[in-house]
Amino acid sequence: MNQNLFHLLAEGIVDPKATAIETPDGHRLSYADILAASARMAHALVSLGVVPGDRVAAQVEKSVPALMLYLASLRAGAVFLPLNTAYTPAEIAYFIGDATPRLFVCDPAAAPKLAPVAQAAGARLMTLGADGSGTLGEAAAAGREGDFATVPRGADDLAALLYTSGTTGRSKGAMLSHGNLVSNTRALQQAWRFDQRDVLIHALPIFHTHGLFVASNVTLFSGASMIFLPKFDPAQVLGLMGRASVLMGVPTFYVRLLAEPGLDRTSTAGMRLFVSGSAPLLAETHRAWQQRTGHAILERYGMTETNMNTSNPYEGPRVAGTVGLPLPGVEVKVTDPVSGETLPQGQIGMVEVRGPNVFKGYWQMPEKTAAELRPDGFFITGDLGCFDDNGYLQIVGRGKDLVISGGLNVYPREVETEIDALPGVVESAVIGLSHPDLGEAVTAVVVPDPDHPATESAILAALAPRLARFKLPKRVLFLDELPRNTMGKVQKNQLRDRYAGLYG
Ligand code: MLC
Ligand code: AMP
Repeated sequence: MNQNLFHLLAEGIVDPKATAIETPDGHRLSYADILAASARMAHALVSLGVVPGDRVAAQVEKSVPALMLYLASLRAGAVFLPLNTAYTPAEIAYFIGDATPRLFVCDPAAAPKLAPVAQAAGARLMTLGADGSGTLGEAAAAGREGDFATVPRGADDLAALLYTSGTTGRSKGAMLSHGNLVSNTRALQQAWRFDQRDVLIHALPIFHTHGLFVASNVTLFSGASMIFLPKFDPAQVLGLMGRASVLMGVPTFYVRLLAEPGLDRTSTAGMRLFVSGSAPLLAETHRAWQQRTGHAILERYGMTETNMNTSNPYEGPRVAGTVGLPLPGVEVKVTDPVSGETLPQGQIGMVEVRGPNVFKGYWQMPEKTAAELRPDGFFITGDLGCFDDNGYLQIVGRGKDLVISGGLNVYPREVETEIDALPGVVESAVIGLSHPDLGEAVTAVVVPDPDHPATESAILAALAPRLARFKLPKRVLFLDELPRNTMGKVQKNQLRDRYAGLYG
């Protein structure tokens, strides 16, 4: 049987005339329109030489054509590789050099600076604008009409490659199969009671798991519709709540919505579900939201490698500060980080996950795959957690040296490497500090060269062309030396304590 995600999605369409996507400018696409538009795009991909198993990489603005490119890649049996629009050409060069896609699709305006990057990776450069313009948009519009026979795929065949940064060294491409994505979509549909009456406010980017898979796949598999916004704007999202039923967001969405005076029981009365994930939701935000709106935010926990693992219940208590219970079909255990033995309930340890949601390994990195994915199928998440008396999982910290800023991951090592290479810097330590809006803010602590000390503005200016903006430190602080333990390891805890109140 064809296990291609798109095939299963198409097979489940009950009402082809029903709205699947609407945009703020009043544009509306039915499910039949999606079948036709993705077919045209899939024909264009095939005419450009894409064959099953080829990677199709895209750094494009969030738009309906961009979503069609994702669906068309699935239909053509290709492996979709979405890239954050904030990545610089230097960052893109690594991803497409590693993934060697057949096509690299970028925004028409970015083509001049990305053409050499595509050429170096041996990828054909195509362009796609948010309005469907560009060489790929034109090829789709001018090419074959009519249906496209979605390429048969098995459950283990790859559907997508999503890069996650590594604690040390290079970013790793997480290989996600059709079976991974379909099983998780179905688990979430069931857990969150999605059906064709739902209207999702889609304000997340579509280059990560949350916006691309959780939000888009769940909506389309349910025959529901989504209001597809180019980015998150709290006033606009609040204004749409009157005709929507679900919002999915990172904690920063909820913090910013709470700052809107119009957020109250009346403005949220038509909504049935608010989902939060990708970073810890403060219990304080959960409580403030419930007080203002009467709704308990449903917090869930996932990651790129595993899709979604646990969720607070739809019916039953949604407990602030917890990420709920394992999703149907997903096994979660808490283990001793050293021995790997399962720990008794209540003890803090490493969260490990197994199930049809867990990825196939890291692209061309068998050693890294073997280090994180056990032979029995459990994935070592790098998150520290424990189960409470009711079986709810709490994430209490991260074993991995990771900062999550506004729901986006930043690996300190990557930023430190760039800073350490700058003139006037002896060494640096990058930490995450508590931030009222972003959850955590990337912060650099730098030991300056006493003879020619670097300044904060010079460091930030030098980093800007090298790193995506969300990775840039919000502040650069200076110290004569970094605190170290007897082994010589930098004591980041001490730095975090010392600067704890920096952002209020
Ligand atoms: C933007 N900026 C950020 C930032 N986003 N800085 C730090 N952290 C971020 N997340 C920068 C901008 O480049 C700009 O820099 C400045 O901050 C102000 O921008 P802004 O207008 O406040 O940003 P905005 O566009 O509003 O974006 C904030 C945001 C966005 C929180 C809405 O980052 C967002 O949509 N985040 C969601 C990320 C996401 O989808 N994560 C899911 C990963 S999947 P300057 O210098 O130009 O002023 C995953 C698995 C799972 O984790 O479980 O879901
Ligand atoms: P990513 O690598 O971008 O997929 O990020 C996944 C990481 O985000 C996880 O390993 C967790 O550390 C974190 N995360 C996701 N959801 C939650 C949550 N609800 N609470 C705490 N951390 C979360």
